[in-house]
Amino acid sequence: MTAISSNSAAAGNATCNLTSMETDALLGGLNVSDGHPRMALTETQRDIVESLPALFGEADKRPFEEIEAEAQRAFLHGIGQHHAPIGTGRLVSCYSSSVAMDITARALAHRTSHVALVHPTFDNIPDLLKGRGLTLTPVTEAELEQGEPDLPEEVGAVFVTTPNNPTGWVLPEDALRRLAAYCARTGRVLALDTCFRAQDARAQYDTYRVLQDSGVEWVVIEDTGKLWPTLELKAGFLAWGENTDLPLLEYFSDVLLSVSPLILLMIMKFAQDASTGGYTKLHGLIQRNRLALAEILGGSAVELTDPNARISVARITLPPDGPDAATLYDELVSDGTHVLPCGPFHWARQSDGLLQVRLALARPEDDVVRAASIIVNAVRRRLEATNAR
Ligand code: EGV
Repeated sequence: MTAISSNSAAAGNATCNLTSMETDALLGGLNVSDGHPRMALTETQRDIVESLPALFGEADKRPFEEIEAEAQRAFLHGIGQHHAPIGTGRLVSCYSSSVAMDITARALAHRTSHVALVHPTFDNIPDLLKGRGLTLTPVTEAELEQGEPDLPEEVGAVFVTTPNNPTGWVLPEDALRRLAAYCARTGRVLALDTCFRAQDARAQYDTYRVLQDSGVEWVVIEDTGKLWPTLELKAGFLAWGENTDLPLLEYFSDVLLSVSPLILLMIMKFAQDASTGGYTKLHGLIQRNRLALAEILGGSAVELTDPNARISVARITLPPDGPDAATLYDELVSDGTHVLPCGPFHWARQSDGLLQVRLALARPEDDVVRAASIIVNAVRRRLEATNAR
């Protein structure tokens, strides 16, 4: 296997973000690095791909607004979001959810200088917020779940990733209700990144109804990019409330006129397929891969960190007397296997992720099994070498 990398000594290099490691993993070798789906298409998904030339003709003929609303309805209603603001002018489609995130960051910076952000989370979220000049305060999942986080006065918005990446933690409905009431009462904007929610039924209560009922100023970012192996053909959706006083539509229009109606039609077809058996298959694959990973770790010194998670990535915890995550990452990369060290997810305190590594599960089962075995063997070799001394 060829080992290609420009990213050695990951944790020691401050300019090395998670996405740059994911980019290295695209060059070759065994890739359980990024959270994008890379398993095979199902039969019915392949039928949709084969219908793309016909969809092109349809996208060319029909009004954009109609296609967009249909795609948003198929996707969002399929994951329980019946009160999403479809057709109101407060739900726009973006090339990716990170584009929606950057628009949100810019709009939040128009309003406040400080944002409270869940800790840990994927590092491009703090990076995009900081990139728009915002100062961040870390908040733990437990504090958010309790509903009334103790925040400095200057914090003008709370940003939560739910389900969270990489932990799989989900903000429960009653906790969202408390948190929304708290933000409404204290005049703070509540922003939710729900990019992984289609993978976890526990995150599919109607978020929009809770937010609307609370009176809070809110923003929600949705994503179709974590579900289906569509070669980065996807969209992010950016929604906000009737009384949300942020220049979101203005900043959206600075970035784009619209996404492609062809991609929206394709998303509509994938969402329909998902609702009629596709999600069952997807959740089954992720569950089987998580179980296969747990089975290979069983009896070793490495443990599944979040056995209850349902999202398409899994953390594993390394033993304290073996290699740390950055060392293991480097060793695996030099052998052509790509995972992610979890330090950078802990954006305010990297050392919290020192002994955790993340594996992608939206993969063929064989990829997960091979990566898990390679990790178990690498850790065992190190432990044996240490004990022999
Ligand atoms: C994951 C990468 C960026 C992101 C990967 C991801 N995108 N940086 N804009 O999609 O968990 O691997 O979310």
